[in-house]
Amino acid sequence: MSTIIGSSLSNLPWEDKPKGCIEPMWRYSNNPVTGWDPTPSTARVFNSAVLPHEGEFVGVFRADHKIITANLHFGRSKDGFNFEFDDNVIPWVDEQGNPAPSNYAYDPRFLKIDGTFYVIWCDDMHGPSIGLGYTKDLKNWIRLPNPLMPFNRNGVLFPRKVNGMYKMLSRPSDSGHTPFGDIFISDSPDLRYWGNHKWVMGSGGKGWWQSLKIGAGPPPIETTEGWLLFYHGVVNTCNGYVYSIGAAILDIDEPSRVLYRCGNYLLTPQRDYEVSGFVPNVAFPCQNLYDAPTGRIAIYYGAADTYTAIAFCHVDEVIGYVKKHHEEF
Ligand code: BMA
Repeated sequence: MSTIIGSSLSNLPWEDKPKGCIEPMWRYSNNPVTGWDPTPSTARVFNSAVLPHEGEFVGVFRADHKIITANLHFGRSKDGFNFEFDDNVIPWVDEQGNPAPSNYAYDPRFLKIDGTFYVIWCDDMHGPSIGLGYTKDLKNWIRLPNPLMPFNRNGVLFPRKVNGMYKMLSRPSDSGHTPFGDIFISDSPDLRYWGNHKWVMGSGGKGWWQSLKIGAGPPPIETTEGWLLFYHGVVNTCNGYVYSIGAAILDIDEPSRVLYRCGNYLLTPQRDYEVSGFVPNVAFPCQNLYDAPTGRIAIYYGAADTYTAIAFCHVDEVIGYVKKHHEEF
């Protein structure tokens, strides 16, 4: 039996681990996969999410426009590495079909549940909050009510119901660059009414990389060991915030329970495209794709609020590493 409980993706964007690499996560050698000014109206595409679709790939991308405001754009790729983006913002409508644009929108997560594509992002609801919408055909984009009150960010849906309930991770925040932040979980029977809020895990630990705040990354991956969650952790330095990628394993039936949490980061800004850009020193994961039979995982992350980059890992190696470096918080 494979460790990941999920489907196969034989055309997963992938590159084997380079010889001599001892880390559990390694970068795509042609990173970054997006550059400056990707479309006429946009300056940077990063913190974005890609899904397989009909043998190719589609995605919802955070693009900062040439007025330095973020919004969401649809994009396509044949191979998961090279993308084409719509220059227009995703045309959200409300459930009555009226235009329902966001003043700003960023950090989308994108997933398919029971045949419907869902997008969850940071939205403007009199300040940063969680936005949620869906599309069945990648043409008509329908917004649902904002799931939680402001201020909140890093909303992440689980890829299936757990005990009959949809589950969402989120990170309550303030209206600015939030110098705190823990991950919470909420339930909903219908993606409309959310409750049963529980604390999952907080910033802190022995290491400093996640001492200031943390936020869920891509949708958790179902495995035989629990939900594998990649997340970002932030340290405040005298030169500003530094965002790294970490991992934890949550109980499969009660995902508010953390089974293992890695005391080491898995990836921290090191390369030029991670340490230099619009906001230096940011590695911000928003999506993972996997091929369940082989356990290969590709992670899309934003680099320096400027580029989209890809990293790879193998589920068994990453779970082994998380367990080996498990830390009680
Ligand atoms: C966070 C979010 C992310 C961004 C990060 C670093 O608060 O706004 O979109 O990547 O800051 O600037």
